Amino acid sequence: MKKLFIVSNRLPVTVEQQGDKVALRSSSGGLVSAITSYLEHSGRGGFADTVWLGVPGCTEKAWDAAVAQQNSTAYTYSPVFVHWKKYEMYYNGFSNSVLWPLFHYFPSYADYNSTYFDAYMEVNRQFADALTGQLSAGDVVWIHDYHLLPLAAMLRKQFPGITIGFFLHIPFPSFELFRVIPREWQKEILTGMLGADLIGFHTADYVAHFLSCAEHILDVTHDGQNISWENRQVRTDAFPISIDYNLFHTAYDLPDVAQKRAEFSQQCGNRKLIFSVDRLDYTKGISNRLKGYEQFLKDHPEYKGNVVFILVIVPSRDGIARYAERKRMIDEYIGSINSQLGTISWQPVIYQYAHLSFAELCGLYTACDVALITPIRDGMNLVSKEFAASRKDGRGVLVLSELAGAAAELSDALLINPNDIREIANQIYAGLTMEPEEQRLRMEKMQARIRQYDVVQWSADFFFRLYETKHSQQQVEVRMLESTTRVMLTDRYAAALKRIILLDYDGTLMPLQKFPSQAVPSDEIIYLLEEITKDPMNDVYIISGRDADTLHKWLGKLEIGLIAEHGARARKNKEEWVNFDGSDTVSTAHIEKIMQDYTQRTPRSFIEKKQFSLAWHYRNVDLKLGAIRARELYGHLVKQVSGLPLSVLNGNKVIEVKPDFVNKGKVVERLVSGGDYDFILCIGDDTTDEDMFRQLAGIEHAFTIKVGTEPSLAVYNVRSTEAVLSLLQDMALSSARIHQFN
Ligand code: GDG
Repeated sequence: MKKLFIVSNRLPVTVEQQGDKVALRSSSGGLVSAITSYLEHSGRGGFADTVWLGVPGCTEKAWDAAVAQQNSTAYTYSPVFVHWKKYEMYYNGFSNSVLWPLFHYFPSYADYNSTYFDAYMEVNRQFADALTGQLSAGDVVWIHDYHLLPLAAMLRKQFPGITIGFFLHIPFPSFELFRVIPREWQKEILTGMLGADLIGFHTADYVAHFLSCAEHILDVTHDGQNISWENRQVRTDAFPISIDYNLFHTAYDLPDVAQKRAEFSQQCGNRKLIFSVDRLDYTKGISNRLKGYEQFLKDHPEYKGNVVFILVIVPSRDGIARYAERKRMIDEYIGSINSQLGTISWQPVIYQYAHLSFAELCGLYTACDVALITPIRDGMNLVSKEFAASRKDGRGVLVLSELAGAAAELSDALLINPNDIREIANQIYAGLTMEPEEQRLRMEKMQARIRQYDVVQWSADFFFRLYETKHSQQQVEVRMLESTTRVMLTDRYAAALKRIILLDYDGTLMPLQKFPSQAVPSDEIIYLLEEITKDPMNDVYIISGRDADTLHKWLGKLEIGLIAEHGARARKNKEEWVNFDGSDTVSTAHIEKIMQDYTQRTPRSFIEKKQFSLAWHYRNVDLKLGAIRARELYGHLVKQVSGLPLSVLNGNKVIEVKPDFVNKGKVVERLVSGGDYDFILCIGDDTTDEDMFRQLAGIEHAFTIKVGTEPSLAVYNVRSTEAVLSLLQDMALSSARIHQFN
């Protein structure tokens, strides 16, 4: 039975030393509660076992001793022991001094040290080795976060069919930012993530950034969600992580929470209470938050002595100099606010640099008037969701940074820009003076969202999409024409008595060129086509979107059929060209005008004018601009041709308008029905070639091949035009052999 492997940097347990005894203590992070609740609600997810793999944060000896004393554990833990020096460079180094600042838009804080990167790759390999020893083919692996970006690809190499999900808990930055790191790192990160079947992010913006990076750096294509990568469709999607709603909502009535709430309220007296809690981190916007509070007190002196800000900072990453420095700055700033604005009987900021118990945390969530959450960048921010969920009383106001992922869902918070100090000050005031009824209405809306999509829903959603992705991958599986199938194909070719060979031209026989006029056939192509047409059992057709004149100029001397403009014009072995009935009755003059307009607005795009059709090419245009203009033009043209016998094709870097009564599928239908063929070979690379593949689908003696690794209706895929020529070469040789013996 299959197993589930959860992989995260740290195991969700710590080894605690009590005197000379050691024991395992489970941590209570958001991820653990997500996985635990999901497994509880889904009959263990159908898994025989759940193995959690990560670094234990202790020595092997301490781990063994602690495990030996434990009767049972929530998960099967699989510790990865990393040498501390290596771990330091992987964790404090690459993960937290390169990826963390960069992905949170602090590129100047990043330390582009190549030894960090080497250690990062090495530790990821160590994780991969630890996993491969335990994995079986049907298992499911769920990898978490930025510490393990290259891991999925490492696993995929060894287990090509395995199901892998990856989730990133921090933002994914825009291409302009991502490109600042060395190209090798960019590639390892992106290709590493693409080893997964499903890549999850918190928000749609992060998804878009990842897709744009993959498009620019790896030159892959996507449809806004799926990327074709190494014969697989990899899906990307947004899964805004959530919290255990019930845990926080019901906490309100827990006796120890109620007691803490009473204590904090009593401590504040009649004063209003503002609260915030975060790990110590420059991304959390703690300095700006304090500036905003200070500004608020200056703008509203009536609140001096009547408000208290409880600021809790949880120690984090103190091994990194920048964090220690940040702590010093915050300490000093709080000191200055308290000394300058405070009095003997009133301290404006009450500051704690330590972890809170759950009861204290919920006590503060439910006692405060305003929760002030101002990160400069935050992947999601769970504190904001926990605060909203905990307010069973319907009171309290959330002031939230619009640069936290949570802002996309919690639009009923008072949103602020964390760099706008005056706005923070104004919203503190708005929060403290908000009518109870408005507080209740806003809270209810936020609670409804969090309740609906809680952490169980989040994990269930992720697993559902992961299995769905795997299933659809299997349906449109890219089947590469391997050597064994290729032998079978050439055997069938040799055994056939009447064959038809249908070939697209650009991208199939000739690689795509910068300009269409440059795609003159090579000597090798001419030679192979000549050789194949020498065999009297073969009918060969080039079926292209090209105009008749070009095909005639390049291939007119050969004994082959030429089909131009997707079937609008045809010529059988050196006979006259014939137009498809009615092709010439359609005018495209108004289409040309529109295309000219787009050509002027889109540097390096150009129009290819054919007898009955027009193509607007954007293969040389800047990637982003090309995609935008193509979408725009496509939409524009679709409206223009409505009611006319024309259709708009969205091809490979080309938008084409052609008579709608011709397409390559119809051509193939006509050609194949005109002969008694017992071997049909059809090869193409573009979306317009899918019509041919569709036409031939299900015919036992038809072999359809797509050039490229994108999924297709064709039965097989080959990687490049070279593979096509090599296949034609085999056929030519086979023909030569047959006729030599006859
Ligand atoms: C990363 C991303 C993303 C904090 N202090 C105490 C305490 N906490 C708990 C909170 C909350 C969690 O820690 C903090 O989560 P956040 O989401 O706010 O922030 P990060 O730690 O930076 O988390 C973030 C998250 O991953 C999940 O994907 O949302 O964007 O940066 O649960 O309650 N808990 C207790 N005492 C504390 O003093 N008990």
